[in-house]
Amino acid sequence: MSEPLPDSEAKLTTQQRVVMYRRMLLCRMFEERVYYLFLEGRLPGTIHQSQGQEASAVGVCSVLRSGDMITSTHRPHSHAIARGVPVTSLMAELFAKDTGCCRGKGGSMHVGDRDAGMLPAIAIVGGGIPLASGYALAFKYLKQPNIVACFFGEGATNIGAFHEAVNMAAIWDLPVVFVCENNKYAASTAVEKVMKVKHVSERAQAYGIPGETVDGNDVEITYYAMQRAAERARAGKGPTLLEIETYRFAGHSRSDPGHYRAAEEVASWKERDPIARYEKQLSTEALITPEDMAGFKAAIDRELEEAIHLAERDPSPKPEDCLSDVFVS
Ligand SMILES: Cc1ncc(C[n+]2csc(CCOP(=O)(O)OP(=O)(O)O)c2C)c(N)n1
Repeated sequence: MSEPLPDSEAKLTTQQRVVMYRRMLLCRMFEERVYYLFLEGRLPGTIHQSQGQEASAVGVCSVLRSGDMITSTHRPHSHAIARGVPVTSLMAELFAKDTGCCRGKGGSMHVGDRDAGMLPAIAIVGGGIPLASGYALAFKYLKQPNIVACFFGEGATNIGAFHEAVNMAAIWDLPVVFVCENNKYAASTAVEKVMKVKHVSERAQAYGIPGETVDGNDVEITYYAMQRAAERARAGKGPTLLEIETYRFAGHSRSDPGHYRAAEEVASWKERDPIARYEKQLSTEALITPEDMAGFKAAIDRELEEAIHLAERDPSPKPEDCLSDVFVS
């Protein structure tokens, strides 16, 4: 899907809304294909999937402009797709191929593409947050009009690096939006067991910056919240802590059946599926028809099929290149 991401505007246009819907669909269908590729033993490594969290990735990234940067986590596939990393290079990276966005040396947890505006993801929980503040400092120092969107989970907000990096961004008014995807569990640990405050956004008060909690299963609510935060950052007013309430439908990783979550809880979140909700909203407003939806799905199916076909045939990195493009100490 090569259509450009919509630019940030005061009000979303019909075209932007349809683009956001298709982008969420691409995220979901990518994850579903990857899930089966792993089950079939066709992909190496492990995966942390993001089904259910697409409105966060797409709502946030749709506000970003060319030159802006995102940082991501061990759960990065939807962030990458939403930011516009080509699906072919993403798929090839998961297959550990030389044509992958990190030349096959990163794999699922480290996908990224600086040209597309995504630093390679960092799997160390909280590890991307200082990096985001550092990148935002570079933007400010170089007087570039860009911002950083820094994705992380609620579990990462209990890590020391979060507090140091948010504080530093706050005192220097750095152009960064801290995007916490609160999906209620850090692996098997429920958030209320490890956090006394009700909302992650309350933690913003400690650093004197705005904090906001939004329904992260509504892509437009997420988009407009990000737009407010991004405008603040671009205007030199500093960071915002945006808490996006959402839920992952899959287990934490490939090996996690998620038995620590009540079936009723999972079912109630599935009723708030961000894609089904948006589909309903756009259909009710007569902006998309069932035929459009079927057409979008068929096109994405073909795109994914082609990406898998290419990735399977692509070459692996050469043994003699194993030390190139990596830091060796
Ligand atoms: C510093 C560190 N500790 C532990 C881990 C193992 N680990 C990987 S993901 C994860 C849970 C992270 O939860 P959260 O930040 O809420 O993100 P989510 O998985 O919910 O997207 C843990 C403990 C790690 N990768 N890094």
